[in-house]
Amino acid sequence: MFIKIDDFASEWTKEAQITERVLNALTDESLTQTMTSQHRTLGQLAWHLVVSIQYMQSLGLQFTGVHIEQAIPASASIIQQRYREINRALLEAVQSQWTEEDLRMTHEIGGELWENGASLRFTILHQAHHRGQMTVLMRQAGLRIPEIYGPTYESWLDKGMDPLI
Ligand code: NI
Repeated sequence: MFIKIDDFASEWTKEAQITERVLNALTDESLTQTMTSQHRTLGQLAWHLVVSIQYMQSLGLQFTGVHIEQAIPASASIIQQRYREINRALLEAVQSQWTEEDLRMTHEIGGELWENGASLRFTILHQAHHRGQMTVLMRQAGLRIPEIYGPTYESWLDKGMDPLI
């Protein structure tokens, strides 16, 4: 739950940078990586991070995004570009269209009343959740994982240290 726009802005900026790092590590070939045929591919998860920001428009925010119906791009660079655009557009919309009073306003989501400040918090956690899923698929696809909240296996090795288990 955010009660101050500035608190959201600084946390969103940091978290979106992490998500950008993860997305920027994707290659076109890796997008089809999947755990099983019943589960989402790496490309579907990556695109879900773009489209899920789009849904914040249902809270009354107005910003340019993507068409929800649009087919999932087969190009990692398009997904990266769209994420860069939409995460900045969301931030700008919150900063220019909402006051702290708006953060306390509620919308019904899935039969529950959600304060906008709680929806913003959920959006950050939701991205972190899917990034976690993505990094597993990224390892399986043979990609190098960027640092997220701390060093990775590869960055420990780069520092000449034994990776923590
Ligand atoms: Ni999701």
